[in-house]
Amino acid sequence: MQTLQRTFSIVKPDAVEKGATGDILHMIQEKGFRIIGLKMLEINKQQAEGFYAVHASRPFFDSLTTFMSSGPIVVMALEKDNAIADLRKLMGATNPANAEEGTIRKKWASSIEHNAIHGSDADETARFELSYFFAGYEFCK
Ligand code: 3AN
Repeated sequence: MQTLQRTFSIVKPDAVEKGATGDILHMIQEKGFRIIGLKMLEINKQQAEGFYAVHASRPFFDSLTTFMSSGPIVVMALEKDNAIADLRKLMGATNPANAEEGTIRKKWASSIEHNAIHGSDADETARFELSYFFAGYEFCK
């Protein structure tokens, strides 16, 4: 059964820097996602640490949060049947060396860290991540 779901996504600093934002939004919309929230902003190191708190004990935490606070990002709220899994599929593998043809990471990622896009991995994470960057009134119908 298909259920209408919301997910959260970030065009990461590497992809914004490359001018890939428009193409990534286009790829997402072509797959039937509805953009219900969208903004460009910069976050500081502390804000990045709060967002990635689940990864606090991982060896790449410092580097990841430094990278995510290194330049503008574009955050999105997306809606679609099966949005969480379908966005993960469209993103491709975390390591672009393993990403399939046709995925966003295959096209735009340059390393496991500079991997162009973030997408929520589960319902609970999607709820946390959406509320981290968006207030309820910011979602369009
Ligand atoms: P995904 O973004 O595919 O869900 P996660 O949740 O395993 O991947 O990792 C979160 C983020 O941490 C990744 N998007 C990537 O930028 C970074 N990351 C994951 N593994 C590594 C690693 N081994 N070295 C550097 N950065 C990593």
